[in-house]
Amino acid sequence: MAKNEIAENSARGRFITFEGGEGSGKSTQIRLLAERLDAEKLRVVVTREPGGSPGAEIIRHLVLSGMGKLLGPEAETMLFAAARDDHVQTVIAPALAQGMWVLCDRFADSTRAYQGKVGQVDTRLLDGLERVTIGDLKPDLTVILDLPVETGIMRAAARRGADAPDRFESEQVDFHQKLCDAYREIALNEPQRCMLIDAAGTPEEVAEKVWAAVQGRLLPLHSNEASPA
Ligand code: T5A
Repeated sequence: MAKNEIAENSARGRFITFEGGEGSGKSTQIRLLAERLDAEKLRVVVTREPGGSPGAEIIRHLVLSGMGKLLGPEAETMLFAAARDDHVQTVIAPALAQGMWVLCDRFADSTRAYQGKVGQVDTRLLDGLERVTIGDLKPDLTVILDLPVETGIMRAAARRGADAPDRFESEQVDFHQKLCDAYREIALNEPQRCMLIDAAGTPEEVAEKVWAAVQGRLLPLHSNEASPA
């Protein structure tokens, strides 16, 4: 089934993306949400970007090593898009077509925020790449985890331990603040799709807010579909 057909198919699964700055707790919250959806007997696929498919994982290695940066902002953006194209075609679209719930750690908003708002890559290039890579297959819900920049950097550094920071973790505080502002703007511009969530509490406190968003926006719809006639 083509991507746009899957997007319009009401029996398809649900597509939830998680966005936010470095160390904002996306992986942690995806794990907790997956457990709750699992308890609801829903079939869940957890995936991430860049990466998530064998082809895209190769590109992940390239961009996070800093190689992509050497090629310039536009080429680096196209690398993220190439990874997304493979990921959507081979993992996300097939899972949604089979009725699964796809939880994705970062997606197109990361390109909008990192490469677009912060990296100043032309919006027309981003629009064109999105048309090709995702078409109408937009997330049903995007959870944007909002955290003071310093807290995010501290959390990411604590988790990394003695390992070297990656290409984006090594950027300055100003970069991360711009990123945070970019995500707030995305949430403001697309309130139907996006939910900005304060990520400063404990993992469990944040998970309650995420669960409220999922229940409020997606689960009633699912329950209606699943209930017997
Ligand atoms: N990128 C990606 C682009 O530039 N363009 C794109 O189009 C795409 C898709 C990917 C990088 O690529 C860039 C953005 C990124 O820089 P990555 O390695 O996948 O990099 O890392 P990130 O997505 O940035 O995610 P992180 O791994 O840094 O952090 P998470 O997943 O947000 O946070 P998490 O859950 O791992 O938590 C971090 C630490 O904090 C603790 C956790 O236990 C962990 O130790 N923690 C908490 N501590 C206290 N309270 C809480 N509520 C906590 N929640 C988690």
